[in-house]
Amino acid sequence: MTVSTQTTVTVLGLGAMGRSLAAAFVAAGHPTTVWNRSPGKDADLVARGATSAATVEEAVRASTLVVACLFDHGSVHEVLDSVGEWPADHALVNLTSTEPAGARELAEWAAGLGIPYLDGGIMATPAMIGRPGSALLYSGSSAVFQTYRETLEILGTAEYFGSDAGRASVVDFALLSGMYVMFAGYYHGAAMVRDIGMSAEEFSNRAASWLAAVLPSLPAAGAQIDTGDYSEVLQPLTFTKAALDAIVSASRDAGVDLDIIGPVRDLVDRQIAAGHGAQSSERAFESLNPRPRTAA
Ligand code: FVH
Repeated sequence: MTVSTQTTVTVLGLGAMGRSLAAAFVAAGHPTTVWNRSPGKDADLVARGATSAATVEEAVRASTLVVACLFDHGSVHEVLDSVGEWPADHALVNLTSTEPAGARELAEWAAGLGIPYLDGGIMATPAMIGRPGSALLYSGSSAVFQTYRETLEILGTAEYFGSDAGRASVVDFALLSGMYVMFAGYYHGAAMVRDIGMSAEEFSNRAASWLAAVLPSLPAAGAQIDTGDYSEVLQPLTFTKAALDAIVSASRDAGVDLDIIGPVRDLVDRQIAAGHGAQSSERAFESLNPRPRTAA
């Protein structure tokens, strides 16, 4: 696979994210073709220099790098199953959020049709695309990643996670789970302080500083989890349990639902019940995934 500095790029799907991706390719000077199921979303891009394709087939033929940014796994099939003959050497990079199993299924489907396939996860909002802080995770064909890396870097930092097309999705969803649970923790705290008259906005500033102060401890936690050795104790499980018991009690008094904090305490309780109370609190991880470690 060879590529010029002016890689031709097609973007399938012009939702908020697809439009942002296409705009970044246009701004970087790449001949860019766009297609969307419903008409009208391409107007601004065409005004900036993109070409609008009337059909998916025309869009796929127009560029060696075809980027799909559709709604979900099902919509990727809905759009691409209709393409008769995939042009030789045109690569498909799927940036639609897809579960690991879905990414692997698409990779197999693409392999059956001879389509070079790379799956990607976008760790950015549309406004972040092409700016510092935007990161995209890829897995699947390393040839596609190497060939188009420079072009893909226009969107954000590009990182490759291996030939198994599902791996980027695993990392993507793992990071998102961290984000969603962290936000849920913030919602819980905001619900607790409401009764003392503190606004969620004021609390958010305090929460942001506090979380930033404790986040540097994550690598040490990761090292313990990786070895499964929790004997070096910064904070024992029994201490964390006392704190969580008090938080649960204060939450109950404040009339705050325990759906967020209750299961967190449960992770700790299970390890203490198994006789590990004196070990480090990171051992709570074992309640989630107690399987033996496998080599990376
Ligand atoms: N927006 C974000 O912040 C997140 C950031 C992380 C990654 N996600 C994923 O990116 C995919 C697209 O997201 P989006 O924000 O562009 O989503 P929408 O604005 O809802 O646009 C969806 C596009 O998909 C088209 N579409 C939906 N179903 C079909 C279908 N069956 N056949 C053909 N096209 C379909 C839709 O077309 P239309 O409704 O305008 O005709 C839009 O172009 C997504 O996986 C996020 O999880 C974004």
